[in-house]
Amino acid sequence: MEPQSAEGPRHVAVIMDGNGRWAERQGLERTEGHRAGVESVRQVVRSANELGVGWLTLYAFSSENWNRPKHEVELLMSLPEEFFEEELPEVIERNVRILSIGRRDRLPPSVRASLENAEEKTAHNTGMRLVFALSYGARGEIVDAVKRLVRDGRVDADDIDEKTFAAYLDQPEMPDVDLLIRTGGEQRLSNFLLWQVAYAELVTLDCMWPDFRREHLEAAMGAFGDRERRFGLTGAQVRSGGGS
Ligand code: V0D
Repeated sequence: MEPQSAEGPRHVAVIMDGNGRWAERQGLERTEGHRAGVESVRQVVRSANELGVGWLTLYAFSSENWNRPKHEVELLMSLPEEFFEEELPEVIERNVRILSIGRRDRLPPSVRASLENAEEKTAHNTGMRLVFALSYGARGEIVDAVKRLVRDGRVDADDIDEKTFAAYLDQPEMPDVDLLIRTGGEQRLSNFLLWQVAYAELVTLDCMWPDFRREHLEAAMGAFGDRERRFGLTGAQVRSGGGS
């Protein structure tokens, strides 16, 4: 595995938007855009791994996407299985670990099974974490975290801080997002990772997801390295490496 560069983003998250519009523009069914989008997923996974990204989170299906036409939802739900049939051997070989966030209890049994199989087969991998957000909504994740925390029964309200709270989110080990990329031209968060993006750099691209390639990822990562991240500090504080 390539070493992670000092300034590169540790956690890159992507809202993969624009598949339907990409297809409609060429007179194709929206579902053809989703199929084409799977190739971009393959490419971004490979590229992110080679570029030394530690965590890659992909927003594939929101908790609101269930309202799409039935045939579109059915096609979308066939994609995880198709993806792993082709990609799991390479994912395993490249030491990538598959994880997921979202309401997996709402997924069809077949999707759940292929996801759980991939998680199991990669559970001991130590390289890039590849997280699929499926039937995911950030407010739902936060509400679920509160439920787990309360049910836990051991936590004194006065002891809850940001760190202890974050341990109840869907993936307790997930670091804050450094770089959030949205394709498809919209400039919205759409209920994706609200807690984790508090200090993220945002890069929105006019490029539709099926056209997204390594060059787009590299350009977005380059833009990340160039901008100074302040975490609420002044420029001088950032440069001196301190907060006070
Ligand atoms: C359509 C663009 C990979 C976004 C990419 C069920 C929308 C193609 C997966 C995938 C989708 C999900 C989980 C997993 C492995 C692969 C995927 C969906 C949609 C929604 F464990 N692409 N992809 N899942 N699209």
